[in-house]
Amino acid sequence: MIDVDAVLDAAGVKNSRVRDFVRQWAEHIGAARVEVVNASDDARLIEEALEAGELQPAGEGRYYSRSHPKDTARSEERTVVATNNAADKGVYNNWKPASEMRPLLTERMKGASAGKTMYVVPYLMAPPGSPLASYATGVQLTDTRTVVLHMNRMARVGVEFVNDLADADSFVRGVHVTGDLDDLGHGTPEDQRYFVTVADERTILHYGSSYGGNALLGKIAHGLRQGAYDGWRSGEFLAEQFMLLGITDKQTGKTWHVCGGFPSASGKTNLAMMLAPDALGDRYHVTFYGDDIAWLRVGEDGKIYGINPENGVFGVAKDTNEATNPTAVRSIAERTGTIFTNVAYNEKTQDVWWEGKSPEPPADVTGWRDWQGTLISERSPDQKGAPWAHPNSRFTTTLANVPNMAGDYETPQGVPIDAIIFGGRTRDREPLIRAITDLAEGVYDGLTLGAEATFAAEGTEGVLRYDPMSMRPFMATSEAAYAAHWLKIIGAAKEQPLFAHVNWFQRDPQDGHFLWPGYRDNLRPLLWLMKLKDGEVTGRQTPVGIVPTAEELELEGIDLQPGDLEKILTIDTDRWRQEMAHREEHLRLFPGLPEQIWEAHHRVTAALDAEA
Ligand code: GTP
Ligand code: SPV
Ligand code: MN
Repeated sequence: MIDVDAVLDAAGVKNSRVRDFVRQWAEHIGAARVEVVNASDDARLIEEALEAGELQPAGEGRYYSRSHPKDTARSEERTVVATNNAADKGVYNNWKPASEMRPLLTERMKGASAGKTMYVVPYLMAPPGSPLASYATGVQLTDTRTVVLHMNRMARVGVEFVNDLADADSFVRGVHVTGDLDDLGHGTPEDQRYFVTVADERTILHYGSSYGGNALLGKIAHGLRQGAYDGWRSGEFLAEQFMLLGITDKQTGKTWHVCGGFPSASGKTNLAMMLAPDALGDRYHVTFYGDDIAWLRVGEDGKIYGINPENGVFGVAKDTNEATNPTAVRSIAERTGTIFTNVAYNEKTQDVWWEGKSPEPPADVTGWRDWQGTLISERSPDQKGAPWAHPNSRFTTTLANVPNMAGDYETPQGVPIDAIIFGGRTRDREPLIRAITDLAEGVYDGLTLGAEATFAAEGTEGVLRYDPMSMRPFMATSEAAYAAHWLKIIGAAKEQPLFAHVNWFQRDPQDGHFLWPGYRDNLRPLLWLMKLKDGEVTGRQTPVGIVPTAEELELEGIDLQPGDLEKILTIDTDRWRQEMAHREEHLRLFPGLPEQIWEAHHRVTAALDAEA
């Protein structure tokens, strides 16, 4: 038997509820050792992981890891939100009764960490001192050292966060048990994996993965699912899969803040990290706040305020390079402590590579292994064309490494939000940007966000699917309750943010090229939106919102093919009318949706019909 109390005493854990939680689970999962983690333990844990071969060096102060080849993305089918109230059942939250899921997971985890160390990771998903701190505190138990190292980068970790709680019980209890990854029946009817948030018991039980959101419980299980549930239940805030950025006009000194949701692997990190295009760099500066999660609440002055609960970036590696995202390249440079997962690795040079890091893979393949560890030189003929890196390979780095981190990103109350944008990969129909001034129409637009599926979740890439507010995989309540909560929170603001829908991914139907260059040029439509908000431009009213005229966009220095701009500023009424029929079907899935949402749908439909 391990003396858990002695370990907790030595680590200075004073919260009696945390101590009970740790004691109970250490015994249940059969851990051989218990270790309490603080952020300051990182260097030692890195050394241990290198020693154990869990990490390999990737240049000075950077590390490489491979996940199990079957464990490379979130599994949406195996993810469940459980509560004790059947009214919480929605379409996308895979609701199950807590009374069924808690015993099932408890049974599955019994003795499942035998022989392993159980790490205790106390964390905070908010800037310290945030008014939402009581919703943001958690303790993750995990049997995997690399998961601890990721949590250390993605969250603020330390015993002080649980010792300082006013209510000792107000922390989220997270248990992560990896299980035998070789033998979990991935994708079969006997699949053993389960990723469960028991939302009304503030307990997260994840079994059967050590990758990304399946395993870093602070990130999306707490930061999104539990946060969305708590925000709704308390009526205090929204927790959304949103990026958050600032734009400063150096001429006037004015700063705007924009947040918004694009489905997984659709460009949040890239947008939030963007540098102004060279031609506009003298005038505008973009600052980074967050790339994956924002919590929004109404401040005392009646404005909407946003925080980034995270402390790091878990970014998609693919196509990250000096041209697309120079900020990311700096953030993952040597001596940043970055951990790469599932990219290609060269054991001789300790270099890493992924598709799009450079136009062609390294010409000299000596020492290079693909994400599964196969030497490129020894790949079988059927593997030859396969990517070197997994499409959902990622880098993990802390916010402090991001060169254009906003100076005030840790302001406890957050920053005032001027605009909320939605977008996704949509190859036709959706224009570059359309602004929406009405609250219900803005919420309706978020609820009907449709985009092509990506590799961030297991499944098919490229298929169009609806993803409300980009929260489909993270929805905690029924969609009707979610929509009503949005109308309530944003409706309570005296000064309402402007809504907009953006699309960087429209393609030429003939040759498939992107009609908009994207990346750093995405600042241009956002500048237009801010000017619209300030009354400096008027745009052109269409049935689906206000679209910029070509003259209103600052296009200095852009590289566009003739005719492309015109296409992405045009509303294809016929195509939109087809879409409205699909939207109607989609919204009908959600019984009890607020009447304002249906009214918005009917208003937009009627406006399109009138144009036809
Ligand atoms: P999650 O971390 O999964 O939530 O993803 P994300 O929304 O943060 O996506 P990310 O910014 O990592 O982008 C995903 C992929 O889209 C990357 O391969 C990017 O290179 C690509 N991408 C991002 N922005 C643009 C753009 O403006 N144009 C084009 N063509 N591709 C883009
Ligand atoms: C996403 O898939 O949207 C991510 C990565 O941000 S994960 O943390 O795995 O969910
Ligand atoms: Mn995400």
